[in-house]
Amino acid sequence: MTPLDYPIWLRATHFFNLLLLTLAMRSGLEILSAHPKLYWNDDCRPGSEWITFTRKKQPQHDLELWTSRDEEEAFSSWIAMPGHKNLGLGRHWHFLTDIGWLSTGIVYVVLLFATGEWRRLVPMSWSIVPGAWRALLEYLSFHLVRTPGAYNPLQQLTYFFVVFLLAPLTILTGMAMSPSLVARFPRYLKLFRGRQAARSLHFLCLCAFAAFLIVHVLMVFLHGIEQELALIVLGQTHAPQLGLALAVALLGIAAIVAVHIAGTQFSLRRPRLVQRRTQALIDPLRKLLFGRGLSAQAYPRSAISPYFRVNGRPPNDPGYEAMARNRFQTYELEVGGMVEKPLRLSLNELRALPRHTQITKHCCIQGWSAVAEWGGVEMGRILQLCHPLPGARYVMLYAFDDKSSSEPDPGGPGYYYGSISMELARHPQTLLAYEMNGHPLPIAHGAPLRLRVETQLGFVMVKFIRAIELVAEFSHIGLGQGGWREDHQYYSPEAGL
Ligand SMILES: Nc1nc2c(c(=O)[nH]1)N[C@H]1C(S)=C(S)[C@@H](COP(=O)(O)O)O[C@H]1N2
Ligand SMILES: [Mo]
Repeated sequence: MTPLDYPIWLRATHFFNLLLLTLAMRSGLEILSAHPKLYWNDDCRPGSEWITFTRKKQPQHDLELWTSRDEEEAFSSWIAMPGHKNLGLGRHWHFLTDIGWLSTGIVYVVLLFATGEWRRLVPMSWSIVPGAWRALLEYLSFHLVRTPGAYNPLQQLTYFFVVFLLAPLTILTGMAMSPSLVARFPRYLKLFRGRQAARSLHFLCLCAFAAFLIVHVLMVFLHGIEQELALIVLGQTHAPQLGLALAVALLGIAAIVAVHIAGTQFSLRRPRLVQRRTQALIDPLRKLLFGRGLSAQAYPRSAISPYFRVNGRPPNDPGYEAMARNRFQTYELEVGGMVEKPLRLSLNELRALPRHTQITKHCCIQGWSAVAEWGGVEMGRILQLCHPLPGARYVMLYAFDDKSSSEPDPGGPGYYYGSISMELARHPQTLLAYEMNGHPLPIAHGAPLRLRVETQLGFVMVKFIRAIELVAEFSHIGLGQGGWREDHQYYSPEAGL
């Protein structure tokens, strides 16, 4: 192998890595802005965060009801993609670029080992450590370490760390935030000491990548931009053509900036189109990887969180309030649509059905989590009673809260609703819950009845359920995306990640 050649595949993956990594960083910051606090504990008790990116203060929770949407922060489009409280679109960009970044990484690593280029990256002797230390001291005393034709030990060790440790850690901690994956394999979460630790580590990975990027570019300048550019852009080791290298490099950077700007503008102007296109690309894969497992969660009582955030304010219409005053004695759950036997079930009738309890971790799409015990009747039991018709594919759940009157910042018109597939509806931990932590379901958490689907993100779990309808498709309901948050916040109904 000739030392320090830069084959075209290496230069191409280097370029795509920069493009996709920067997109993943900005969209990742958008996701962070939806709950701009990081914790080492999965209870996310207010005040227990180790770092916050917001100046908002929450009122004492027992004095006044606040919800986790009140904690959201609007990040500027300069740092977040697309910025301005667009969690749904930020997630679409994040997963789209993740897939691209992962594919680039796989191509890179495979070719690295197929071509023998790995020898340049993988340290073969422990002497690299003292070598890297000496190089570090040199740099710290403002001397460059030049090793023509090869990486210096510090450089080699750093690249090795980024490719073989930082990148895998980023991927593994990202996956640990999938409620579906960790519901199926609770021990995976233990590897990282919990979901919030994984989330914190994922953020620290971002910081490490950012630091690497800055130092890397700085080093390129210090070591001689002309030579280095000709190497990484054109692969020229001898007689570098500086003008050409500079032109190609600037073109590449301009292309990256253009993708960032176009993606951001397009997301802000045509959010529905971006939602639909990205979902068409990503959701089949998301369903395959994070859509099928059964929840095996069984936390001990001691894991129950002392405080459980609220998201989604209770309905504030007189009908619901009157019903709440007489403890929902007049409440009736309607079950209809594509069923042989439509049902109307009072709360007492629901309570008379076999009661099931489970202690599980709730994962809000915004980022926080909390553990609680839920008691209620299995959705599968309701399906047995109403006899679904063969064509029924989704269970729609309609709520009592009209978001335009219940949420202070007008999220959008209409009543909250959501959907789950028949497959999810039949999972053993899919409950219609009327109890939380051994007490009747509190109003803020969805009285009289709420859904629990323990492999999905929180927004799927409709609270204040008024009616259930079995349907073959949902394109005619609401704005046609499968739920209120899908309609108005551009979330994907595929909520296992
Ligand atoms: N009816 C209704 N159900 C809803 C919501 C809502 O706004 N209205 N918010 C959802 C979201 S985003 C989450 S995270 C959970 C929060 O449940 P909690 O308030 O019990 O924490 O409820 C979900 N169900
Ligand atoms: Mo949520």
